[in-house]
Amino acid sequence: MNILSPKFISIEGTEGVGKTTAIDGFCQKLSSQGIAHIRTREPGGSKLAECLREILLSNKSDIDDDTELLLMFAARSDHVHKVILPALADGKWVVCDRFIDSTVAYQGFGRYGGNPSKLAKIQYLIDGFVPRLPDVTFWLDLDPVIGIQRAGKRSVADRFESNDSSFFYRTYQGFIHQHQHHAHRIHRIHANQSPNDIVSDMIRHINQTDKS
Ligand code: T5A
Repeated sequence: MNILSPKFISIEGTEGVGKTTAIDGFCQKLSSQGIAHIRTREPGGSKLAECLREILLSNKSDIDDDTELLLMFAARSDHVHKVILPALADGKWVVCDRFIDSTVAYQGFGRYGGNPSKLAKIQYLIDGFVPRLPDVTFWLDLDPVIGIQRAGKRSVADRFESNDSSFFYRTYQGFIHQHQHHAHRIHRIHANQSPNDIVSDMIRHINQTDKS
């Protein structure tokens, strides 16, 4: 991996696909190669955005769909300006658990059912308020029901995990949509393989991108 060019990398997918596990392994590889990096997540990653995350994920919160969308972007704006851009300017790689593709998938498809005028509004927010897109996005592709089962083994369901399976199938369609429209940025990885194989796939892809 080219240590001299700091990269902004996001990891995406439906619930429980193994993002955290893959990021653990990937960041270990970066550390072993002496690549300075930060690991962060959305919603969250900065002080304000972590407060918004708590509200967004809490089952006690009563939030309508438009407000949810705008809170995601408020959290993102703070995170990008306070954490992501400074780290990249400092020569560090940024590894981010979820970013804009989650918004298109969860809000655009999960909540709004892929309504074209709503998708256009989300794109307007991305164009207007997200000054830097990831260089590479890894989409961990897994049947959403398997992911929910994996995630469900661990904890109490949060406000997103409490949705029914039709919500997650719509969300999954959102990731397919993003992959089709941004194939140059989004690399699809089969998430039904071992965590080690997933990390190897990520590194192979970055090395290939560096050569091209
Ligand atoms: N959201 C987020 C939006 O709606 N809009 C947005 O714009 C953004 C940014 C955030 C929530 O916010 C929503 C989406 C989310 O609902 P989160 O914590 O980031 O929540 O998302 P989750 O997907 O819920 O995170 P999880 O921690 O539950 O899942 P991960 O990180 O994908 O999975 P992980 O690594 O914790 O693994 C889950 C289980 O599977 C096992 C692990 O050991 C673990 O038990 N596992 C594997 N098993 C078999 N094979 C593998 N390869 C495995 N990898 C992991």
